[in-house]
Order: sequence, then C-alpha cells, then structure tokens
Amino acid sequence: MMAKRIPLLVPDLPNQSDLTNYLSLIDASRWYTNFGPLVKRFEAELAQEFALQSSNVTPWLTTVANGTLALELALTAMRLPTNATVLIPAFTFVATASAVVRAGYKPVIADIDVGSWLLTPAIALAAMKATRVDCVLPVAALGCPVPVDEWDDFHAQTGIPVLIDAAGAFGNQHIGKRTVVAFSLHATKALGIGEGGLVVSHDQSIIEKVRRLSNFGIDVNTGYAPEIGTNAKLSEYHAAVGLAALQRWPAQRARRLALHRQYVETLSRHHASIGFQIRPIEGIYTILQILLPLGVDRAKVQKKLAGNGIDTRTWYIPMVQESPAYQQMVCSTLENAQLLAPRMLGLPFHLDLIDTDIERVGETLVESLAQI
Ligand code: T4K
Repeated sequence: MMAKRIPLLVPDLPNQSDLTNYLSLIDASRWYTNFGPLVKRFEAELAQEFALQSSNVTPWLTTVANGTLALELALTAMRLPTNATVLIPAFTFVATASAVVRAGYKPVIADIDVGSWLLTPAIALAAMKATRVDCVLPVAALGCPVPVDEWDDFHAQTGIPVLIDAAGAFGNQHIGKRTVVAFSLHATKALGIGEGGLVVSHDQSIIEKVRRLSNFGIDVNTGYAPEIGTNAKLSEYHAAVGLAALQRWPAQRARRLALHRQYVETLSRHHASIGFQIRPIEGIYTILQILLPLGVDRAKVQKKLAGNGIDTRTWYIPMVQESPAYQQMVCSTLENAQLLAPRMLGLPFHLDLIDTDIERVGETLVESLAQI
C-alpha cells in the first residue's frame, strides 16, 4: 500500500469562522477598498508588531497588493538615478529581478555567501569594483533574515541605498535605521492573507510616496498626481484576512518556531552529511531547503522520496540568471551559487506535519542517500 502523501507546503490561513466578525464589519460599513477602515486597522496592528521587535520604535508602513509591487513601488519611491543599476543576488525568486526591471532600472546579479546563501555587504563591495551599483537589494532568502546592522553600516559607508526583499521573512526580518524593507503576505508566507504586501521603513517620506504610488500616484490632499503610479491597493477583504491572521499570529509563530527546531534536529540526527542554510534556528519559516552531500544525484533522491509519497521541489532554482530574460545581467562569477544550487532540495515543511511525518522524511532520505 502506498504511504500517506506528505505535501510540500500547506498554506495556513484563517478559516471561515475566524473571518466572520471582520466580514460583518465590511457588510456594515459598505467600504470595500481605497484605504478603508480595515486596511487602516490592519496597518496599525502591523506597526505595533514591528514596534515590539524594535524596542518600541514604531516604523512607518503601508500595505500594497502583493510583495512584487512592494518591491517595485519602494524602488520607485527611492528616487534612484535614471538607468540605475540595482544589485540583486543570484539566489532569489524571479520577482526580485522583475520588480527592478518594471521600476525602470537594470538588475545586476551577484553571488551569495556560501553559508547563509545571502548577498552580503562584502559581496556588494566586491561587485562595486567591477560594476556601477546605484542600489543594493539583498534578499532574505527562504526567510533567513538579512543582518540589518551590517546594511545600515554599508549605507553609512557608501551612501548607496538599500532595499531589503524580505518577502518570506515576516516575523524574522528587522527593519534597520536606514534600510527600506518589503514583505509579501502571499498565501505561502508565514502571515499569509492570499495576496498582499507591505513596505516598512523609518523614513516617513518613502512610505508616504509608496502609498501615493499605490493609489495611481494621486496626492489625496490636492487630487493631482505628481508622479505616475499604479493601482496596488489592498482590499478590505484582504485586510479582514490579515486582521484574523494577526489574532492567530502568536500561536502560529510558536508552532513554526518549534517545527523548525524539531525538523533540523531530526534530519541532523538521521544523517550528519545533510547540510543546512546557516539561519537562526529560532526563526519563523515556511520553506526548508537542505543541501545534499556533494556528488549526490538530486533527481534520484527526489524519485525515491516521491515513491514513498513525499513531495519535494527546488526553490529559486532555476536561478534568476538561468532564465532567458535575465541571462545578460550577471556582474561577476557566481561561484558559490553555482556550487550550491545543484545540491539544494526543498522538503515538506508546514504546520500539518506530525512527528511521524518528519521521521519518515528523515528515514527515507537516509535510505535514498545510502543507495545512491
Ligand atoms: N521576492 C521573493 C524573494 C519571493 O520569494 C517572492 C515570492 C516575491 C519577492 C514576490 O512576492 P509576491 O508578489 O508573491 O507576494 C510561490 C509564491 O507564489 C511566491 O509568493 C513566493 N515568493 C515563491 C517563492 O513561491 P510558486 O509559483 O513557486 O508557487 P506555487 O503555486 O508552486 O505554490 C508553492 C506551493 O504551495 C505548492 O506546493 C502548492 C502550495 N500552494 C500554493 C498556493 C498558492 C497551496 O497548497 N495552496 C495555495 O493556495 O511561487
């Protein structure tokens, strides 16, 4: 008999009963979008959440329709020079690069650190010797937070603005004094609301500009549009899901922290040669991508796991520069990214997993590695 299927990712959003009260508020107000009361309340509660993380200093923030638009509008608001080049890592979701192009700039692709799988200030400084860099866009890859203090120092030292793509790092990523941070609230993220995004910064003017850009560029005080914007507003329905999601957040957060710790411990116990991204063990993640031992055929491991009902896939692979649209945009050798990518394998990681599922993933991996 085929073993029970273990799916790769199961989103965890509020259910119908969690939403009822908020939907009643929409029915009563007859207000559905355009910065309505639930969007404002959701933003206020999110701001409190960030204040808790940063010693009670509340940053400015604005919601948008998704994480890709959060990046695109933040880049537009940062007023980079015409034809600016924006440094991004090779190891990221393609939306990082597409947001740069859609904002009117040129992405330049750099390598990642071999341990954290992140673009670091040291890599950015090295890239700047080979190419012009007007902005750096480090990515919190697979939810691993980007060290904001180091990027604040980078900005102070070089004057180059830094936008952090923290699409998958809500709950992990701090904001920093000088950085602008974009989050995704997509269904697959820790605080999922279906589709949604967020731009957060201590720079009030950037956030006000992103908000204006998300509303066609219109200044609500004058009715005129000083610049060309788009429609990237969050609806009241999405805000309702967001408010319900925030109610569940402390409990879901604790469950995700425990899941990550248990998973890493179980896999390490099963097979010492499995590698991990160096990221805080006390983190809130929705993706776990391991590093197979050198020389192992990933396709064979995937086949073996699939035969035991275990879903796998690779995240951010093919890498950005491997897509035809971005092939010309590499600025230096991508040695680490190219060494690591063929060994990466995404395993099931979600809150429906029970202890025996995690054990089964570990045992099947050990068997497949022994056979290959
Ligand atoms: N920057 C970075 C670094 C990002 O990772 C992302 C998005 C962005 C920017 C842009 O943010 P958004 O504009 O998306 O807000 C998924 C997500 O759609 C995407 O949000 C995410 N990163 C990316 C890493 O993954 P796909 O095309 O790989 O998703 P898909 O449809 O294959 O689903 C992934 C898994 O989740 C599957 O196993 C199926 C399961 N799933 C998915 C959905 C949507 C469900 O079970 N139910 C669902 O409703 O992009």
